[in-house]
Amino acid sequence: MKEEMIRKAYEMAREVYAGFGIDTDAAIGRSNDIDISIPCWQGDDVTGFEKSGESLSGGIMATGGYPGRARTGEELRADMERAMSLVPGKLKANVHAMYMESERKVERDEIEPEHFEKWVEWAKAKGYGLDFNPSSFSHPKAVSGYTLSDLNKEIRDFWVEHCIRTREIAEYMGRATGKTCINNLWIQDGSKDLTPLRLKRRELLLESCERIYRKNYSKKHLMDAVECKLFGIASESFVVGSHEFYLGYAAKKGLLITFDMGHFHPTESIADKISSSLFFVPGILIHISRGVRWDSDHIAVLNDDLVALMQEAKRADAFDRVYFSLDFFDASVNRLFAWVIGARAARKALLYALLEPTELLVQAETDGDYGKRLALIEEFKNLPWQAVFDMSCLKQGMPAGAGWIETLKEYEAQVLSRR
Ligand SMILES: [Mn+2]
Repeated sequence: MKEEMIRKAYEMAREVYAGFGIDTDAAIGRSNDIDISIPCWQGDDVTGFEKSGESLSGGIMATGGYPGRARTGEELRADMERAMSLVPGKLKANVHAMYMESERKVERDEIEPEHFEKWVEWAKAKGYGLDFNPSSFSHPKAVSGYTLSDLNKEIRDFWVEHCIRTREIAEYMGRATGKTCINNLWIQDGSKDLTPLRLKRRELLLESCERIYRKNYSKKHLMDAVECKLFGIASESFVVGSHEFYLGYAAKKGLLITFDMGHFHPTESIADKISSSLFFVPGILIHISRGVRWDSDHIAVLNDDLVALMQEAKRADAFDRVYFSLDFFDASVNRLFAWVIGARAARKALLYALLEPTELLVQAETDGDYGKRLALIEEFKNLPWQAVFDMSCLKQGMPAGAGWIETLKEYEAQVLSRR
C-alpha cells in the first residue's frame, strides 16, 4: 500500500473518530504500548531442544508438515525475530522449559538459568521481554497421563522440582531483561475415561502447588500464573486442573489466572471472565488462541471473540492487570505466517477496542435507551479503524495491509526452503 494513500485515509479516519471524541493518535500509542507475548513453540511444532525423540503428547497435537521448521535455537530465534519485525507494538517472547539449550542432556528436574542464557541475551539485544512455562508433556515421566497429581510420589516430586526450577528461571529472565516475566503453569493431568479419583487427584495437585509456590519472589521480576483447561486429547473425561480449581487457587494465593480462549466450552467466551475475576485475583493472563471443534490451538484471527475480549479489557480499564500471550501452533502453514497473522490480529483487536467510543454507549445505557445502545454498537463497527491500523504500521516502519506477506515469502525462499 502506498504511503500517501495510508496518510490520506488516516487523515479522514482521524476526523471521523474525533467526531466521536476519540483521539486516534493516542489510541495508536496506547495499543502499541501493551505487550503481546509470542510463543516460541509455534516455530517448531512444540518439539523443543532436548533431542529426546519424544513425540508430542499431553493433550495437544501439532498437525501438518509444512517445510522449514526451525531445528535449533538459532533458527527459531531468527524466525521469531523476522516475524516479530512485522508486528507493531511491544512484544515479548514466550519460552517453554523444553527449549533449554545445553551441550549435554539435562533432565527437566535439573534445568538452570544458564540453560536459557541464549534466550536472555537475544531478548536483551532485541528489547523483548520474556515469559516462561514449565513443560510437563512429551516426557517419559508423564506416560500415566498425570504429573503433579500422579499417584506415585516420585513422579510428583520430579515435576514439583521441575516447576520450582521454572520459577527460578523465570525470575532470572525478569531480572535480566528488566521486564516482568510471567511463569505460566499448565499441566495436562487428566483422564481419557471415567475415574473415581477426582477428589484424590485434586488433593495431590493442591499439595504439589503448595510446594511449588512456597517461595516468594519479587513481583517486579516474576508473576506466577495458573492455566485451566476443560479437556484435551486423552483427557476428555476429566482434567484435574479445572477452571474452578485454579481460579480458587489463584484467588487464595494471589496468583494470576490464565484464561485460554480455546480451553472452555466451544460457545463459552472468556471476555465475560475479565470483569468477574478481577475482583478476586491480582491479574489475568490471556492466551489468545482459537478453538475449532476439539482443537484449542488454531491460529488466532480477528474474530468476534477476540474483539469482545479486548473490548471487555478496555471497558473494565484493566490493561494494567490483563496480560496477553498468543498460544497456538499449526504445522500446516509457513510458521512465520502463523505468528504474524495471530499477533497482528491481537494488535488489531486491541486498537479496535481502544478506538471504541465507549462513553457514548455508557451514556445510552444510563439514559435507559437500549435501542440507541444497540444501534451505536452496530454503527461503531463501520468506523474506519483499518486506516488507523495501517497508520500504526507505517509509524512503526513496517508494511501496512497485506504488504508483509511478500516479505515473508522472500524469507521462505531464501531461508526456510533451504532447511
Ligand atoms: Mn494456553
